Amino acid sequence: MNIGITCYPTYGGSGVVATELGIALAERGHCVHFISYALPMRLTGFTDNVVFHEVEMSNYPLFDFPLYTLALASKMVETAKYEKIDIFHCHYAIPHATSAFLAKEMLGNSDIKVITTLHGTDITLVGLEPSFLPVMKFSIERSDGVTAVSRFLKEKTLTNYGIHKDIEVIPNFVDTRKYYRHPKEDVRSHFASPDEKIVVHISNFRPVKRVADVIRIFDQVRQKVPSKLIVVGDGPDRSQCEVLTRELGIHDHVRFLGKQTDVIHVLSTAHLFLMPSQSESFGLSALEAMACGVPVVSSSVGGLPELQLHGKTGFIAEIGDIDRMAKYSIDLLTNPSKHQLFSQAARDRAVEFDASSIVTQYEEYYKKVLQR
Ligand code: GMT
Repeated sequence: MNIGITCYPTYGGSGVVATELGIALAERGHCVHFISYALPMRLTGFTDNVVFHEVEMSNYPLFDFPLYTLALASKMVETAKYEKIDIFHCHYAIPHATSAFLAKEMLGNSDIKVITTLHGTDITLVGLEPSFLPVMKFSIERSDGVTAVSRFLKEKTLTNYGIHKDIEVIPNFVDTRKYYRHPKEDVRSHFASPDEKIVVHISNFRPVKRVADVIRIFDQVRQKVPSKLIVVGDGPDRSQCEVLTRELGIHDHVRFLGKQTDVIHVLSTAHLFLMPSQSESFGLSALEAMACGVPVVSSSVGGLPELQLHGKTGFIAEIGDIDRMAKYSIDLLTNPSKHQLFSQAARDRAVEFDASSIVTQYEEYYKKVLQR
């Protein structure tokens, strides 16, 4: 198949899923064309069967706001014509599904199919804004196929938008051949002394991630367990979180690494992963941590309970219940045999979401939609 994939090229989970899916499909012999405004972050090096098409934006002074939706639609048309695209697969509905709809209309009576994968905030946050809601509903309804990364997100889409449409749940995935625990002593010793535990959080520091809760949980953990916190990523709440570590007097025990392209070595040193999010349709970074044998303490929101098994792969608490999350964390970090069991269970659970089977689910879905 010739597949055009559109995603945000930045550090979000939807871009990661889109890129890893594209690479895996290319390895299976499909021709994959990434169409976006910049090279996706995880698309590094040369990959056979993968081509990147950059959406060019003009800067006419009349346009106070960049017209990306239109420029993307034009690039989709161009790519479809020259590369004989069978499917446009859009990751994150806004505005990609709308551009794909426009492109398909412009292509006239072509057999091209549009598949939209819903990832989370496109449905639970941004899409609900009155200025986007009607166009979101329309673009989802007019997609030839729609997938959601969790049952939670499927239900939210159907109820929040009043959509009557088949939505296929295809969960996020991880390549467990790449993501497994292989700690490097120099990385570990760089962050912590041999007697210290390592707690990790990875996110885009948006308010929805509640990174301040991570800092406060760690503050309680640190009082009972010699430990260090490593925080990966960047975004709007980062500086106030750095300030918080100073106010709490724990800044020497917290390392903010900023954006990182490869998190496997950091995760391989971790004893615990924290995800106290306000909303999380799936929690891809928790899955990547679990693949590296790291138990997760998280909130009970969205699709997280579909991934993480309370009392087995980690623990789940109510949003904002910092005390409980700290208690669970201390319990795991001070009980080596329990930690060992949880670590193995986390890895086993992650293997259930291995790329090999989930990529096949996407391939099968493509075939089904192409027959419509
Ligand atoms: O978490 C984010 O804010 C980024 C966002 C994205 O679209 O890039 O992540 C969403 O998609 C991920 C991949 O499917 C999911 O694992 C995340 O749970 C989801 N984030 C939220 O729902 C907040």
